[in-house]
Formats: sequence, C-alpha cells, structure tokens
Amino acid sequence: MRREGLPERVWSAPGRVNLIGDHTDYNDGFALPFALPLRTVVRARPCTDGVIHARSAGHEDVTFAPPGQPGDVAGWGSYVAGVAWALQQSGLDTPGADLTISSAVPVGAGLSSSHSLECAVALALCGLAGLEPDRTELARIIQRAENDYVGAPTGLLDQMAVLHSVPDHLSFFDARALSVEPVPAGLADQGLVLLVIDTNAPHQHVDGAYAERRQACEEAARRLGVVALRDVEDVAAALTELGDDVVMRRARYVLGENARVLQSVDLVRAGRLAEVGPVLTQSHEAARTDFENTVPEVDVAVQSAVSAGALGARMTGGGFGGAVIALVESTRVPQVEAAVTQAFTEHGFTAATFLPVTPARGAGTGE
Ligand code: GAF
Repeated sequence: MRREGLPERVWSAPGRVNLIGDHTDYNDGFALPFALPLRTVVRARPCTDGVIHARSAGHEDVTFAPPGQPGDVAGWGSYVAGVAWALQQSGLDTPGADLTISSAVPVGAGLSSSHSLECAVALALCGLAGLEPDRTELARIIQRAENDYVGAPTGLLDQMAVLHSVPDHLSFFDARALSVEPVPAGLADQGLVLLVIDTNAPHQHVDGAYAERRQACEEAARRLGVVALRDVEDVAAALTELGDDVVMRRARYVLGENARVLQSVDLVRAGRLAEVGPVLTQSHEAARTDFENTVPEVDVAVQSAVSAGALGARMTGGGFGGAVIALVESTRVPQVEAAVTQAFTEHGFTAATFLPVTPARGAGTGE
C-alpha cells in the first residue's frame, strides 16, 4: 500500500566532466574530473509495499520489488533497479519508494548521465531509509550496480566525481588510494572558461569497445608483471618490453595519461591553469592515435577549437563519441564556438552544442 500522505523529499546528483585522465581509473591511475552544473533530480516518497516505482518523462514507468536479480529490469530502469539491488547486496536495507526522476544531463555525451542517475537514486533510497553510507563506500556499491546489474565494466571515476566534487574545484582522483582532493580551479581569476562542446555523436559503453580497451590494459599489466599499469616505473623500458602492437599502444596512452594528469594537477595548484591547455590537446592526440577511442566528430571539434585559439581541448569520458572539453580564454569563446560550428557544417555533421561550465557541487539533498 502506498503512503501518499508522506512528504516528498528531493535528492540530486550532477553529471561530471573529466578535464583529463580517461581510462586511467581501472588501471589504478589518476584523473581530474569536476561536477557539471547539470543534474539528475529524484523526488522520492517511501512506500510500505516494499516495491519501487520509478517514472521519468519520455520513458516507460518501471515497477519492481528489490532485490530481484540482474536482468529483471532492462533499459533505463536497470540503472534504478541495479542501485536498489546493489544496496541490498551490500546489506543496506532500503524501503519501497515512489521515485519521480528528471535529468538535465545529456545522455550519451560522455558526461556521465548514467552515474548521475545512479548516484541520485542511491542517495534517495538511502535517505528514505535514514542511512548515510560513507560516500566512497557508496561509490563502490554503485560500481557494483553498473558492473554486475547493468553489465558495463566501468571503473570508479564517475561515481567518485559525482559524489565527492565541490563547487569551483577540480577533483584530483587517485583510483588506487580511492581519494579525491579538491583543487581550486581559479577559472575566473585567470580569465578562463571551460567549454563543453557536445558533438551530439552519441557514445555507448555497454558495447564491446570499452571492455576491449580494458582487457588490453590488463593484458599489458600482466605481460609486464605488475598489478596495474599504475605500477610501471620505467615507462620507456616497459613499452620496449611490450613490443610494437596494439597492447603496447593502449598501455602507452594510459601511462602517458597518468603523467599528464599529474602534470595538470601541478599546474592548476600553481595557478597556471592556462598551461594545462596544451596538455589537454596532447591527451586527445594520444587517445586518437594510441587508444583509438575517438571518432571524426570529436577530432574535428578539437582541431577546429584549437585552430580558433582555444588553449587546448580533448574528448572527455569513455569516448567513441560524446563531448569535448576545451580550455578557452573568456574573450575567445565566441570565435571558438563559431569555428566549431562552421567545421561541423562543412563536414556535414549534426550541429554541436556549447556549454560554458563552472565546477559545481556534488550529489546531495535538494535540486
Ligand atoms: C566511463 C567509465 F564509467 C569510467 O569508469 C571511466 O573509465 C571513463 O569512462 C573513462 O575515463 O565514464
């Protein structure tokens, strides 16, 4: 029986942008994400029937009795059911609930719409139960939902960014220590803008490409006799040992990316954010040539943004489509947007959309 009389409570979680450090999380490496000022909002009421009812405009309503098991609920509802399942698997007893969900995070843009949804639902279900799990522990629970219920072999970058980010800061994530250190971004002080360019070329993780990249990295670590690529000390020697094949190129990208994150963090800490620009572009180039997870739309967006004066740009997130993050002097934003728009027209691509962003707050109560 529903308890319609109970007051509605609200939780929300942001999408995330990864400034630099992709495909490093499952290699125990480093990343530098921040929370997007676009959020998934969950309006929640407890239900005494133990059942979860979830609705979201444009999607079919979902009703299920947790815990259930992976496969019971498919489509968008699998993210909701997966979280309820993973919470219960972890011994967190959450109640039935009525959830009304809306999201401003674009789907398929590499901005972590799915983790935004999962984190908001997790906080809502825990909140209704009066539980306040440690946020890093919650991130691991949500990873379990994603890996074992939804079926995407993703790491912890997104959940940690979504749950731990604070306004106006970048979140320096160490995937081995499972730590997040807020680093002041200093954007306005330095006259800089972070510009998200959504290429509208949708990406998809549950296909084989993400899993294949992960397997190649694990194969590289195995051949090198290290627990994870993070443990490689002599990069040049390791790359020689791996030989000249696909596994070496995947590893070269990851090893370089870890170094680029650490370099970027040092620059940001020193108040030299502008100098991170070229590091972003190097990261994109390594993704394009070595990790091979870019597509023409993101390559054209990066190239045209940089040609128009962006300090640097790279595809953000898992790849195979999605968004680019560009670092731009604030006075140059109009030229950069115009150049990307023109390049997309010339290539016959669907128009890109632009969103200047400031690092926002992580998941929590309220909208
Ligand atoms: C996706 C995954 F969910 C993350 O764990 C991470 O691997 C990212 O791709 C690439 O950095 O967002």
